[in-house]
Amino acid sequence: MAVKIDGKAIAAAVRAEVRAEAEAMTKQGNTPGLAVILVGDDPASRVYVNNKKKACAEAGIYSEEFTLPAETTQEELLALVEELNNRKDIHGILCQLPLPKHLDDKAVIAAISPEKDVDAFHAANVGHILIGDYTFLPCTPAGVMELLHRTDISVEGKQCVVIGRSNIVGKPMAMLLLHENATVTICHSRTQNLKEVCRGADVLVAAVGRAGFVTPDMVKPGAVVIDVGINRNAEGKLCGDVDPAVEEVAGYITPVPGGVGPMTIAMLLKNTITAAKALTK
Ligand code: L34
Repeated sequence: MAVKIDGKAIAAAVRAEVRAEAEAMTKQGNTPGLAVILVGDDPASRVYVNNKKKACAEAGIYSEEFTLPAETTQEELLALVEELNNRKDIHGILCQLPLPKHLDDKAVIAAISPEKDVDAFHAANVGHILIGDYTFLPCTPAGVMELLHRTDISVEGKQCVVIGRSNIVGKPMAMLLLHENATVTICHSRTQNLKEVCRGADVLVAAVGRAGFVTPDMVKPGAVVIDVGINRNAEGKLCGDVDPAVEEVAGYITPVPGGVGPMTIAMLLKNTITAAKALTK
């Protein structure tokens, strides 16, 4: 049976460290501030944004939510981003994705000041990450690395397979593993012999967005399996990309909920501290 990597507990440890830093900054009159923009009424986004606000409050980070109706225009959204770029008390800006279909997420990301881009989605920050010279890392991949570090799992020289090639998770995830000297393979919907490739992985990261996609026959016995999926099944229950039966084969596994999700939020808080430090220097 696989060892469960307790993302909730590890996230709590990270948040406690963040809180100490936020308190020290507040004493100096520099309370870190995060703006969270939520457009429309996607129920999953609502839950994640609420979790982020709660985590900020507990960590002593000032947070302000901007809830905009689904009919918001691109111009209105960009005007808000511009206003937040100019606010001295706001050090991080996050626009929760996905946006309603009529809005252009690329343009919104490009409008966020790279210094306040605590998601690290802006092309300037992505470029910094690629060359290994960065201030922020995107929260979900950074959270996965933190889970590995705090579980004493080294990826150096290991075969790491990432399933999924999104700009938000798959691509930066592969890069962070590479920075730590892993041998990295990125798989996607066109990959041939997916099962065999996955079975070669010492560390398998699933970021597909399909419940139960990774089955036991795709996993090398003893492998580390990281489940980035956050899917809802027919009953509305949260489930990952990894079939629960994989527990019988893997050496380590992250649960959903309570694995990568809480780490995403913990790393957002960390990035907000980093942004605030850089901007108030
Ligand atoms: N801009 N958009 C932007 N930045 C992000 O970093 C995100 N992401 C993803 C979606 N859109 C984004 C998130 O915040 C995914 N994500 C996220 C955040 C938190 C949780 C899951 C995904 C989370 O709190 N997960 C809990 C369970 C929550 C529930 O009950 O539904 C968990 O234990 O996994």
